[in-house]
Amino acid sequence: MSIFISVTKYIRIGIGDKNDNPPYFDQSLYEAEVNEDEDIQHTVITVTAKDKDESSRIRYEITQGNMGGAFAVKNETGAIYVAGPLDYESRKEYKLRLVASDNLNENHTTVVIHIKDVNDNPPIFDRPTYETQITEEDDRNLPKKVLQVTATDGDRDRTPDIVYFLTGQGVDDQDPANSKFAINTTTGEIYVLKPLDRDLPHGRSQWRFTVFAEDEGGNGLVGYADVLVNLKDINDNAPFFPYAIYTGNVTENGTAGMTVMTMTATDYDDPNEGTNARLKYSIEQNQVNENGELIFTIDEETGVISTAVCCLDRETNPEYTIKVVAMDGGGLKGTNVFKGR
Ligand SMILES: [Ca+2]
Ligand SMILES: [Ca+2]
Ligand SMILES: [Ca+2]
Ligand SMILES: [Ca+2]
Repeated sequence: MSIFISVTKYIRIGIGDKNDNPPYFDQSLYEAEVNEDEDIQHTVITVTAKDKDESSRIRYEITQGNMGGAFAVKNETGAIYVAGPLDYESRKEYKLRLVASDNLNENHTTVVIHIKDVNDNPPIFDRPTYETQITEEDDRNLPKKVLQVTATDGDRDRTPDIVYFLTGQGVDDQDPANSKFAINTTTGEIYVLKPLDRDLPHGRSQWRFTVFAEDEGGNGLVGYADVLVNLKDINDNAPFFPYAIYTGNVTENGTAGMTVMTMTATDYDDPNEGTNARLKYSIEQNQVNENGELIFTIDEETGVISTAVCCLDRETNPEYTIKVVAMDGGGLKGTNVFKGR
């Protein structure tokens, strides 16, 4: 009886000590999936090998297919986890070779990890800034298309379903009737809704706003671009003299060519647009002396008024009133009066 027991013990210990069985996997292929935006360290699948030798310590290693170090395995447990950035758009699948070894012997299996697409790319516009020019005060064919924006989505296997919208100058979300611009939410066509004034004192030469594109039908990610609409000037402002009346002193018995006053007019149109704000000065109603000569002259370019004759006599004429005209290149005029004493 005692002999039988000792034999049994001997056999059991002898098998345990001898590491003569390799580890093995139940399956030659394991499959798992993981979202492309999953966090680093997230465990995707745990694949364990078996070993008939009870005391064998199995260690796991990925030996092939791990492009860019996207995954890693916990050596002791076989837990495969995310170790680097994943991107469905660049690689949809990894085929890992997983090796289990017990120091002496090893075996391997294949672990295929499918990368699942998520909406991780916002729509991107063709360009960061769209710019166009329209003519100010144009009231024909409104609403009128001024430009079209286009955004594309990097999530190639998803239906982008992009929705466009605007914010910024000239776009009133609360009261669309007050808006000057609008966008077709599906085509990206931007329209001007009203005639726009370029000029001072209340106009604006450039309208700047932002266009957005949101994917997933307006419940996804958002991309944006700037939109600039420049207004081309038309000559719709006449020159004007900023002061109500101009007065100055005329020296008695002075020589001809003495400066009396400078009258400068303002034109709110664009000085760089043709001659819309290029002014020429003239005297519309002059005075004559006793010899029938015009008394005053004005420099066409500068508006400087000077005497054209000499020897004015205060006793003969104590006050002179002349009417000065400023005219822009389009023929619009402003007039004012100069009184000289
Ligand atoms: Ca997307
Ligand atoms: Ca994606
Ligand atoms: Ca003008
Ligand atoms: Ca103008």
